[in-house]
Amino acid sequence: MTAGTAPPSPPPSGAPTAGATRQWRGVVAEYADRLPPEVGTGTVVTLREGGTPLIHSQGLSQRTGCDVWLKFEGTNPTGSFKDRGMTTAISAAVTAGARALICASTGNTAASAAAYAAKAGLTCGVLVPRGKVALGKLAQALVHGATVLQIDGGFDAALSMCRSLDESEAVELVNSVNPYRIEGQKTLAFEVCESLGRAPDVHVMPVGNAGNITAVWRGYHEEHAAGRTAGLPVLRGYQAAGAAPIVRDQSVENPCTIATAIRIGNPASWGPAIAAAEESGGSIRAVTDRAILSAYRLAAAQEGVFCEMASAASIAGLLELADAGELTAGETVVCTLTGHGLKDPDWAIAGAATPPVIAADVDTAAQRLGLRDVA
Ligand code: AN7
Repeated sequence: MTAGTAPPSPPPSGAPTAGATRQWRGVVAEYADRLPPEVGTGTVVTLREGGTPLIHSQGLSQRTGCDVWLKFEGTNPTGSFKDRGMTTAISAAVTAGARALICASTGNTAASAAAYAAKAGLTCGVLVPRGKVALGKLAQALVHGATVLQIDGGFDAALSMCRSLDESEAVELVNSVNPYRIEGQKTLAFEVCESLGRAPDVHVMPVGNAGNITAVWRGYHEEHAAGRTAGLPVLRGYQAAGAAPIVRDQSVENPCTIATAIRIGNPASWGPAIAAAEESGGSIRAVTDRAILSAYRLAAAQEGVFCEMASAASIAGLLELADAGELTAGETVVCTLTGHGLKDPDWAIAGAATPPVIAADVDTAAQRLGLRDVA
């Protein structure tokens, strides 16, 4: 048989060969029994999201007197926790026959939706606030082939437009108002409990559109109800002070913060977020941009974890709780670091001196690196 007449080889199955060792399968496969059947029984659109590291922080443990762990969601396929809810929302959408997706976003939801839409072969439209999206997130949405529209307005206006389009057009909305998003995002709590062998005493996280705190509470509840954990954590949510509608108990017309991911004035999951915080015996409070920036630098310089600005709100919150004496010594505390710092490197560069240029000379390099005595 010549090459020209060879029958086409069968399409790749994606199944591992007999000798393959284990790979994390993604949250739908790993937690199929704890997700709605619509998600796991049809087509599963996955980039093997989840399975993110829970990193112990010696520095923050010493500083707070607690046992502090960082759940780093920046290692997800598109660099944020949004992938957990996107695999479930888009798997359900594909199984139901959807062809087109839409979302409003401060950046990460758009990046995630665009990637999973590309994987599934769907079209994806994203509405973002003009000029307020980190460059890396915009780059992701564009390179994955989404149609990006910049709205002359904020996230809240963009989400409102998307809700209208969801009603009038043949399109699937994949913001966290889509129930499958929350279902996927609850898996973060499952992983934390499995990694610790118990539920933490306190879980600190940023709050924007408020889907994540809602989802994480559901996850902890389910672990507890199933008898896998004995306790439930106290949830501590943090908004940015210039974008803190839940804290102020009224929507914010023009939210303002350097943490553009949580620059949201009218959160979709407002009610459920308050319920989650209250039922857990916790709170939703605000941290200043100054505290967020300082926590962002601390995470990178002292912990080796490069998270994005919004994510650092959880560490800023942790430090405020510690300073106010609201943590009990020895408690196990988890901070979610929701997204990767590479999405918005401008802030990292802005805070550092420009690296000096030297001749390509070893002696000079050794001296400038402080490896030799000048004398
Ligand atoms: C890094 O991408 O709302 O309280 O449109 O990107 O569940 O909204 C992002 C939110 C925290 C807040 N950290 O989570 C969007 C969007 C990061 C984020 C949040 C977001 P929610």
